[in-house]
Amino acid sequence: MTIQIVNTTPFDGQKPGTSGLRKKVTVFQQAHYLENFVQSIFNSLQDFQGKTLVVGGDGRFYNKTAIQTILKMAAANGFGQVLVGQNGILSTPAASTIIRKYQAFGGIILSASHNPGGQDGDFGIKYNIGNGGPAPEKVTEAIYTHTTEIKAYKIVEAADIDLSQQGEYQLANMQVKVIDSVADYADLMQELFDFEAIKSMLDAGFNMRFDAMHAVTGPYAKDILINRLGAHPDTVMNGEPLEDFGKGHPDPNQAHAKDLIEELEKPGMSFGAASDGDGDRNMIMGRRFFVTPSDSLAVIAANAHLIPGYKQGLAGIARSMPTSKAPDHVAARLGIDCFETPTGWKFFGNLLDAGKATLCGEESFGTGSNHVREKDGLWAVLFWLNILAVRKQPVEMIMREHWQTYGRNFYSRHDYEGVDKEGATELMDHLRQQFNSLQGQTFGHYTVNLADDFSYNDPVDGSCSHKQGIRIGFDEHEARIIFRLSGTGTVGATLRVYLEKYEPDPSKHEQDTQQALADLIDLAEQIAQIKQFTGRDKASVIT
Ligand code: G16
Repeated sequence: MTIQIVNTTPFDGQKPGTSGLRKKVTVFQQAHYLENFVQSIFNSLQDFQGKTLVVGGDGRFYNKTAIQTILKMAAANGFGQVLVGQNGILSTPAASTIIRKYQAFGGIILSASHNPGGQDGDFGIKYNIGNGGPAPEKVTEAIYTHTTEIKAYKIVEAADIDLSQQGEYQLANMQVKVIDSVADYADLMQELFDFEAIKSMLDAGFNMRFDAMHAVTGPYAKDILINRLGAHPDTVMNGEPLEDFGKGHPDPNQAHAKDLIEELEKPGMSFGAASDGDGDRNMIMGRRFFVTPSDSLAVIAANAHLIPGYKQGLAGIARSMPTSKAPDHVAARLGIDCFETPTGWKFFGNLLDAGKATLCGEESFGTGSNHVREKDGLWAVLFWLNILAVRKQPVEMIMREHWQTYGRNFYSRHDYEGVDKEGATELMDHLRQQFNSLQGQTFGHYTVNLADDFSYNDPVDGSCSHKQGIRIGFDEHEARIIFRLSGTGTVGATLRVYLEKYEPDPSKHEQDTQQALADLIDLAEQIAQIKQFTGRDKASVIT
């Protein structure tokens, strides 16, 4: 097999966002587009010759094509071995598990997460480092620099590898191992959680549904929930991964997981959960009861001592800045640190590696721990099932008791999707211009005590990340409004407005979230002039 050196020229805009490079499939299908980015990843790495790379994706359209290209490029660039999931399938947390377990040099994960798939949908690619986590900013910046300078890429001329069968294949001097996509991950879950207790609960008639949304978690959920835990076969809904996710939007929230919400209306249902395109996000629901991701992290932290893998205690908790402060209240009682990082799972890696945090989470339906270096949808579901099996109470009761103990952080995110980029940038600049004048200003019941751009100084490696979201904080109710532009969208800009208010008084915990936050929602409009800058008078998605 010969190694080809193919001349190329840079493409604009191959800058990794919050989580890798995400673009329309049609953008990736341009000649040399994927190859340029993959070569730029390899060009940014050192000393990987002869070492192992993990490759897999969420099964969306273009996954298999991209994997064949990556295998041939990995061989041409000198990797010794690639571990690839059967049929090209690896959920993001499974890829992280495999990188760690087999001490691989790194991994390439193909996914656009919760973004729709199919020929007209989105595709994505990201590089994970040897700890199993997303590459930190210094690596993604180096990759980007290489994309702007690239002149050629290397690829072997060879037939495609049969990914449908587990086995070992040779590609030039590199070995390709097609591995079971599920087993290593499912084994790890079995080590962390009390499967016997969960099994007994399910045997006793506990009724639940898990919506895999025709995305990657179907095979994982079937193996873990049905084969290993003995749940009824109907438990896993939409369990077959499809290249276009059955034309659905694999984003586990109340707006998109409609099948699940309908199913939970059936008599006798106690628990519902869903996961996203690549299996790292999760949504937790009780009977007609939604648990916000921030509350979910707080409950997980408060109950971790009940779970085998965590009963030795927590080193600390980490949450992204826009995530509600519900976990902070738990950390304060436990006497442990709660770190506040920018949005993006990559910022948790150092804290986890340094043993400063055990649990981490984000408002964007992500929860995880030091068991891997990615957020982990099924892990969160199993954590909740284990808590329910021990506490023997409904989800809603657990949540209400939690609020009574710690107070309730009313929380909501309003997304304005696909707005004009220029208008969104002007809105953010307009907010920045007000930082000085906002300070100390009173709006109704609220007095501003903070108006700034969030910067993060990593306590482990000292790196600094600036402009990570605009924070407007108030004296009353620990209230906050945060404005950020999403780093994962592929069309125009997405403005995210995060709203939060703390309520310690249990007699006020019954309010509807949007009502509890109504004055802050009005204030967000008043301060940011959302309508004027985006032309929108209401959010496209509210979670
Ligand atoms: C990614 C990141 C998360 C982030 C989320 C939303 O998740 O890994 O850390 O919270 O995007 O980011 P943004 O607000 O910039 O759109 P995923 O599940 O899409 O990989």
